[in-house]
Amino acid sequence: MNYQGCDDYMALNYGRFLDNGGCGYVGQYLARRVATRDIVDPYVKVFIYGVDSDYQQRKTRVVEDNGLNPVWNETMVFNITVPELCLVRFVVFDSDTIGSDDILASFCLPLTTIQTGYRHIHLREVDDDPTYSTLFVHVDIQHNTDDQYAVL
Ligand SMILES: [Ca+2]
Repeated sequence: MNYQGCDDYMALNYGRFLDNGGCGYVGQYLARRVATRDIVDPYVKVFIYGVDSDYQQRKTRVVEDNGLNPVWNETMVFNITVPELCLVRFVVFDSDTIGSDDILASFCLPLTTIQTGYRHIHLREVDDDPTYSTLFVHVDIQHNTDDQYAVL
């Protein structure tokens, strides 16, 4: 883990120690850090990190040219066996036709801290600074005999 960088492991680390509560701002726009004429084309990837067999990722479709109030309205279902060890990471990307897609903002938290119902996920920049943006999600967790399902 590189504490001077802003890599994926740092993002996971921020999330791991979030149980004591973080702070954030409510807002609804996705801003870029670098000035450009391109309007963002956002999509969201959700990663589940935990035991190897629980690692999963899903992504939404791209909403083109809308960094202000994109709506995905999609359902993701994750089948999780060891929820106590799971981190859920929400990452908003800007889809780019040239080069790799940029991360706009993200948030990572332990699965066990997520409450069901409608929630605002307070996004952070890649260096973990708070942003004014949130992801508005609906979370449903169903406990089965030996599996757990989280629907977002
Ligand atoms: Ca773009």
